[in-house]
Amino acid sequence: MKILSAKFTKGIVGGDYSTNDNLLQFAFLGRSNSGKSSVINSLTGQKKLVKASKMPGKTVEANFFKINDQFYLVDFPGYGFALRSIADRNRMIKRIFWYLEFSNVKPRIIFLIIDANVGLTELDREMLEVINKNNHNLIIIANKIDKVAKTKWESKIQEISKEAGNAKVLGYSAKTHQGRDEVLSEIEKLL
Ligand SMILES: Nc1nc2c(ncn2[C@@H]2O[C@H](COP(=O)(O)OP(=O)(O)OP(=O)(O)O)[C@@H](O)[C@H]2O)c(=O)[nH]1
Ligand SMILES: [Mg+2]
Repeated sequence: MKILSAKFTKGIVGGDYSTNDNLLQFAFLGRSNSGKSSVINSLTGQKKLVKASKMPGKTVEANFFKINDQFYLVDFPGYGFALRSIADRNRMIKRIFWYLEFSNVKPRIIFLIIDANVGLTELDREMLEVINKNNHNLIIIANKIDKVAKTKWESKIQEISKEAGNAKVLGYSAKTHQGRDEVLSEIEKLL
């Protein structure tokens, strides 16, 4: 699949995740700074579509990007950003849980973005639990794989998969675009 057009259509803070055109959605969730926005930029080939943060944890909206007038990529605010207040952090996590559990929108795939070097964090595990409980289609993107020695890619990915209950894990680098074709073909399969 080729991405021919990508445009920002809306940013919302909680509330209504549906869209007027009801196009399919693919959601990008993950810890703050794991690279969600960078992965979306890398997938679309547009460096500045989504602001990647020098100041992590700033985004509070879920941002919708319409692709090829065919589907949406939804960039969620990152969770677990340490410099936020605990109340703020909890609010963010609750909103994501709500989306996973009660929203009338069922995303085609939840892409859980993690830092390949860091692996799964406690909050990622909590997310996984809610994702699985609600029978979502899940793919873990082990981003920043460019920082892992090539000889360790396979074992790293296997280790993450095992820890996540044999979930599908794709190695990715938003920097080198490693893994882009695999992710795009996973999306294409479900269009
Ligand atoms: N080396 C490397 N750096 C990356 C990669 N992806 C993202 N980064 C860097 O990681 C930092 C965070 O990236 P973002 O895309 O802003 O992360 P985010 O998950 O959207 O962060 P929040 O919006 O705060 O939740 C930035 O400095 C990026 O340049 C990657 O694949 N490789
Ligand atoms: Mg971001």
